[in-house]
Amino acid sequence: MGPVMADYQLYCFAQSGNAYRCALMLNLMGAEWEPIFVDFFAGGETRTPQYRTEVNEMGEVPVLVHGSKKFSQSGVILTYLAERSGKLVPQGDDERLEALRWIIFDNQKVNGLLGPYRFLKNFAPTKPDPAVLTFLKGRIDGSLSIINKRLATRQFVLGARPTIADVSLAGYLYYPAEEFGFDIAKDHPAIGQWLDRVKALAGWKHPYDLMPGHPLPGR
Ligand SMILES: N[C@@H](CCC(=O)N[C@@H](CS)C(=O)NCC(=O)O)C(=O)O
Repeated sequence: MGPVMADYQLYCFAQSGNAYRCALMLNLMGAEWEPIFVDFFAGGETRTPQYRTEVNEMGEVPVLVHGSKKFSQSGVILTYLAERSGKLVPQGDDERLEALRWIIFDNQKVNGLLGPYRFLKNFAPTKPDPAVLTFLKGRIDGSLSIINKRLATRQFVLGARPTIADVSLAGYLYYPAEEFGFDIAKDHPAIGQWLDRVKALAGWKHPYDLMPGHPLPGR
């Protein structure tokens, strides 16, 4: 008999907050899963024809494999996992759409901007143009303020219960403040308190403890 495979495989790397959403969800579900390391930085693996042909035509991480099924887009992966496991699943049609609304906002305007900002500031091979960082930071501050306001009156994004909308929003928010050059939890206290609540869920782990590739060689 060959080696027993875990139920789920996740293409990921430690510095990816987009992948962290899915890794965290798998852990919160208590799933049997294993990471497949993607050499994003040194190897430029997501830009190779092989990756785009065999793994994801969009050239992105994360990708989830479950038996014969394969998905990209963390929002789709979170939805699939929640519906299969019944964990962190929005209840009813209204809540399902409400979760989707926040996941899209997060992908586009919260973590969708924090990811590139942190990449430019911390990992890019050349020094970033300060004007680009200033532009992104302004947009990020605006989006984080919207989230902070919402979380000031709720335990979790949709209300009293955690759902995949919280897992999505967690994306980049546990990475060290030094990697951004600003402290999200301090600057936005309701987000800080919510991060502590998510951290208290059974199965929570820090992205650097959950996915391979940290620290980057030479750092
Ligand atoms: N909306 C996507 C974003 C995925 C994404 O941008 N992943 C990054 C890694 S953190 C990536 O693979 N970028 C490659 C590229 O943009 O070329 C998701 O949530 O899955």
